[in-house]
Amino acid sequence: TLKAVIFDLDGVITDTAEYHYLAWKAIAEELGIPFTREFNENLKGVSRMDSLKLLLSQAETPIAYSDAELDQLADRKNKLYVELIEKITPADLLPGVTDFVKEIRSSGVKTGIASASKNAPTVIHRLGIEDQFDVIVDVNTLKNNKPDPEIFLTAAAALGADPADCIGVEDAVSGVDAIKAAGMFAVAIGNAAHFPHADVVLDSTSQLNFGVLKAKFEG
Ligand code: B16
Ligand code: MG
Repeated sequence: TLKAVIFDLDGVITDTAEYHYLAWKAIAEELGIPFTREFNENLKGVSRMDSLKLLLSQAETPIAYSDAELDQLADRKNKLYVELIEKITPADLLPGVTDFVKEIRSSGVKTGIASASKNAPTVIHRLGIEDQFDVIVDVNTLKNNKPDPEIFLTAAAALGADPADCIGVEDAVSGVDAIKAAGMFAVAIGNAAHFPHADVVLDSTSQLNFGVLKAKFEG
């Protein structure tokens, strides 16, 4: 039986995935590295440093950066991102999310956030939704990044739920892989062609319907 629904943040609760994209694009342009929306799909859900390394691997003539230079580039990207998220308000919640979370909670099912972002607490605060989630995993306490299941397993444990009794909701390929590796039911938001491993794929958050998903979960 369904005990918990665990959400990714960026690209699921709010469209910060677009802000990550814009910040990385600015860094790529500075470095003269080609950067497309298609390639950006690989960065979704991936940690800041791993994203930077993936981006640098796209250079036509790869350069060996020192650790200090890598840290500087990652910091610059984060500064751009932090500027963009300063403008977030509750109006930036994606369509359907508020009602979906309310429906979940009113049926006695728990809710959690499993975001790979160190900026997640700021974003959640600016959206004004802290009290709608029973747990928000602190990414700083984790050893492994998505697609490792650790973040989803940590959320489930904090909610006292068996992974098999959880639904995970993600917009990233690495995130869906993490949900499946955790042994959970995976709902992907986005283009179905990107998510062959998801149990359900929806074009957008406006299609999130608790009754429909619960029925599919129960099979
Ligand atoms: P930060 P999510 C992920 O958040 C983003 O999808 C990914 O693009 C980003 O690089 C990662 O967080 C780290 O974010 O640089 O803010 O620590 O989708 O797991 O909510
Ligand atoms: Mg995401």
